[in-house]
Amino acid sequence: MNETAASLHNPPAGLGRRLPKNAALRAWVEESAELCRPESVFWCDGSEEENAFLQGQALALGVMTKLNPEKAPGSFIHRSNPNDVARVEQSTFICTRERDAAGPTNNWAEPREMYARLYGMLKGAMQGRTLFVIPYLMGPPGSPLMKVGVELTDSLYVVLNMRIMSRMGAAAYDQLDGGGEFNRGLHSLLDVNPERRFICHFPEDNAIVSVGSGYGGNVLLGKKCLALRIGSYLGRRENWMAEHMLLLCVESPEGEKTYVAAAFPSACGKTNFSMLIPPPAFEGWKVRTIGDDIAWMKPGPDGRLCAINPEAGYFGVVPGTNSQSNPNAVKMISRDTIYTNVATTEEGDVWWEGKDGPAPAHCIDWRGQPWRPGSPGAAAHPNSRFTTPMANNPALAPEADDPRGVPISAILFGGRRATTAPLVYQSFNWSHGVYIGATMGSETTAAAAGAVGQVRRDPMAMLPFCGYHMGDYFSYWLGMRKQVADLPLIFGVNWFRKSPEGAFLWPGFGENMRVLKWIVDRCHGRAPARETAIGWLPRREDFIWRGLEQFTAEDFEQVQRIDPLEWRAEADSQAEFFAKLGDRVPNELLLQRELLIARL
Ligand code: SAT
Ligand code: MN
Repeated sequence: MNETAASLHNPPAGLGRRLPKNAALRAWVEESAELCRPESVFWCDGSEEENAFLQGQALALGVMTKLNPEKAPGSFIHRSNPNDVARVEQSTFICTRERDAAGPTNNWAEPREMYARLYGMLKGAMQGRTLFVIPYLMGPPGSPLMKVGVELTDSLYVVLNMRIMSRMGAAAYDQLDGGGEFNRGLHSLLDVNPERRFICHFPEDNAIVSVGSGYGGNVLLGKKCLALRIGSYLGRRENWMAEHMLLLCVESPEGEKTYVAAAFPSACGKTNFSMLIPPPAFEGWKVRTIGDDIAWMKPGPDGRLCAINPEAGYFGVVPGTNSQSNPNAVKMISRDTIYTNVATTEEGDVWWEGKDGPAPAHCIDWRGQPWRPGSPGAAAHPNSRFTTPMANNPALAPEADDPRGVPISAILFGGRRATTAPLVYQSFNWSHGVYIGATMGSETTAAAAGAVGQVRRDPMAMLPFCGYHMGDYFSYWLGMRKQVADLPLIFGVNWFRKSPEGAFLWPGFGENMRVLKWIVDRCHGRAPARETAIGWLPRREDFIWRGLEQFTAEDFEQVQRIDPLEWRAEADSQAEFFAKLGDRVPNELLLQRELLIARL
């Protein structure tokens, strides 16, 4: 069932032939077809009719399998090549004329050399295949933050996913027909060979070329490639920010709305946090999702930082999703969802580790092999994903479609840390907050290929996604102080602290509402805090504990504990990271580190 691209035969009349008026687009598609030599070119219009046709083709070609409509209506399973199950950071390149523009945290290649290499691989690569043209928008139509992209691909899986993840088709044609710039993304599966897998960004050309993969962020080019890597580069040029952040709205029983942005690395619970259900003690409080992964933000006319979610769907981690951890997601992915690399049951349903109910006696694992409880390895890949439209989310905020975006009151930076970092603290000011973001550490997860569980510095959760020099990125963040009159407050959070015995100290999930409530109250000047060496911390009595009385004063003390020795080690490891970035780290951040040491 791994995708080997094939050609579509005889699309019904009227499908695949919607030519745009945009001459630059037509010329580029022609050039690309000349290079890749597809058997046919299919122009996607995003219609229901087209989607039904392409789903049928995907079934016929074995790219996807239909799930049992009684168990998972409108849903499909795709199994990717087992060599291709996560983002590949070592094969991801930023190609700028100057090496220094990409900085030491990115792989760099000279653009002309990289184009030559990629075009060499792409030459004739789509023979016997269909080249799909996918015009799409990132962001609600009419938003000042909206961007236009076009992805050319030989993968049906990509087309069907892009249709969920972006505003694909007609709305994008409207923009393209009016002329104007668009991002050019060229993707081919080639032969899905890790040796010929490259995810390359050309920010100076607003272009992306991705080859050799058929998985997620490597190939849904609107997401990490355009919305973050190219986006961050364009943002600095055009005075906006592209960030790896969820966006949520907290609404009080009185109807007061507070908008929060939060950066966590991949697979650290952004999706769960963005749609959490408050515990019963918070009757009348609501959390609604604007986005679960990416925020584009811009200084607004009212002096606040204004944010949109550029995406239209969620590409979320499946394992561990259940009615305890994320009841909204359980409903959301119960229909019209594309599953990638989960297990399937005999009844044609999907299964994963941590799903509600008992494990099936036997199933087919993510590789397509028979699996039963006790079999070696997981049935669902730890980075298995759902692709689901945001409209499926019972907690969707209506603002998710508002072209004006929402004003941000708080920014949260959170890593996955077993030690050192407390559950929550607030920075002293913007500069200190940027320092908290810049020094974020987190244990690595299955979202990227490589070892899992090692602490690495992941500034603003953007280490794999910043399209230019990280030192310049920090300066850009600091500079926002001059652009935004009414700055968001900045907080550090950590849901993942463990006891010396290795048990999670904090229950997390819906209980994170207790933390969120304190943050919201801080934003409105309603909650006290005490000053410590690392920032402002809540006292136990500043939280609502009803329904979680078993979490004792000692537990709170343990989850909030600041160990000066651990923090000295932390500051040392930060210094190593800053040293790697060289002399482009702003002095202001180096000074923040020294102030921390002095306070400790
Ligand atoms: O595969 S993706 O890069 O889109 C998901 C993630 O790692 O956040
Ligand atoms: Mn992400």
